[in-house]
Amino acid sequence: MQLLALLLATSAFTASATSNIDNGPFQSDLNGSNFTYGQPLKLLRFHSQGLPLEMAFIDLPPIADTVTTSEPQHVRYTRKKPGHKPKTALLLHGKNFCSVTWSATGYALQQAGYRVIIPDQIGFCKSSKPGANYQYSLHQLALNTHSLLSALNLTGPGGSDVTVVGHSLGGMLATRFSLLYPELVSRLVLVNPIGLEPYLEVGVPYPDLSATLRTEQASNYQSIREYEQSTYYLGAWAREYDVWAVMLAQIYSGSEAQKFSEGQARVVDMVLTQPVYYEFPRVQPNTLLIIGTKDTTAIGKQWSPPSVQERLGKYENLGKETAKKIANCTLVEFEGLGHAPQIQAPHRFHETLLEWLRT
Ligand SMILES: *[C@@H]1O[C@H](CO)[C@@H](O)[C@H](O)[C@H]1NC(C)=O
Ligand SMILES: *[C@@H]1O[C@H](CO)[C@@H](O)[C@H](O)[C@H]1NC(C)=O
Ligand SMILES: *[C@@H]1O[C@H](CO)[C@@H](O)[C@H](O)[C@H]1NC(C)=O
Ligand SMILES: CC(=O)N[C@H]1CO[C@H](CO)[C@@H](O)[C@@H]1O
Repeated sequence: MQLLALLLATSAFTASATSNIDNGPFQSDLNGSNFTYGQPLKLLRFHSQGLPLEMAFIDLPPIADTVTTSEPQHVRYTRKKPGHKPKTALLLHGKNFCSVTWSATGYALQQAGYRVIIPDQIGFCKSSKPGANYQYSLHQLALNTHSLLSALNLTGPGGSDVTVVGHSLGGMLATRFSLLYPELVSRLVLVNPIGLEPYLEVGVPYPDLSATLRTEQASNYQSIREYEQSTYYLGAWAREYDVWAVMLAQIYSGSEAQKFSEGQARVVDMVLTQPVYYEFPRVQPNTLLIIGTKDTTAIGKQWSPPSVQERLGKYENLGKETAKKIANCTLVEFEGLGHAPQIQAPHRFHETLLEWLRT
């Protein structure tokens, strides 16, 4: 009886470690997203808020640490050096992106000896879309991500040395994840994160959920492209930007369209009402802050009065201000790049990232 109580208590905080990873294969249209991922996809099946959910993720083995046998599907891990924890990179996507957007970075980190885990968050991309039935919070998304690492046996004493890399909303989530699980995160990399300013306090009018829901429901390829072209990419457009806009537009019109929009509206509410802004001084890991200084992203800018708009999204200042607040932060500013340096200038981005990780 006591053992059962203990088991229940333990499993209340993490996903259980047995047989909840589904290695697929899966159909290409998964939970409302039909984008073809180049990498094999896995699913974590778990319960959260009383709901059975699936969290899709990409899992890349470290290339430097593996030996491929004559049968290419069998990958053998080399023996760990004693006292040397394997390195894991956890890559967190932004609101308008998916795990697969991190593919090139995942490949670069794989070559550098990292096992790379790239989840689609609940409500996004190829993961479950619980819609209005779910309480979205940065803490909940961080807990779900921790449950994934736990199910992969990457947490705990014998676990892994985890580097968390987050872009845009994923940067805000990476910050929250580091605050919640400081013992797990050895390094933190933030790439044009949102949440570097307290949007409501700066003057963004708080919107009713029905207003954000209408905006989400009206999203399509044209609106996504116009927004990203002007806000992310300095007015330019290229094939490398288009692929992610097409991927996202398909989810807004896909088989889970309504539930996707319900979730995304709540995600906007989450970003506005759950700032990490005040907690940067508590961030413990060594941090690399990569900022494309021409980025102008700010949540709620579109519906703010002009006097507020002109104060928001000034990444040429936000990087410097944030770097001063984090105890151990290296700031790298990319002059002339916008919201997604890893997409705009992948070579430069990966060079910077890998060089910092080597030191
Ligand atoms: C995904 O769906 C869209 C629209 O329904 C379609 O045009 C596109 O070809 C599909 N893509 C894939 C990879 O199946
Ligand atoms: C995690 O460890 C447990 C206990 O050793 C094992 O049963 C399980 O298969 C492992 N899970 C994964 C995904 O490696
Ligand atoms: C900052 O990082 C350096 C290098 O890892 C380390 O030596 C130093 O103790 C850290 N400082 C703080 C305040 O954490
Ligand atoms: C709610 C829902 O339809 N979830 C599905 C997500 O995709 C997985 C894998 O195909 C299914 O098992 C779930 O039922």
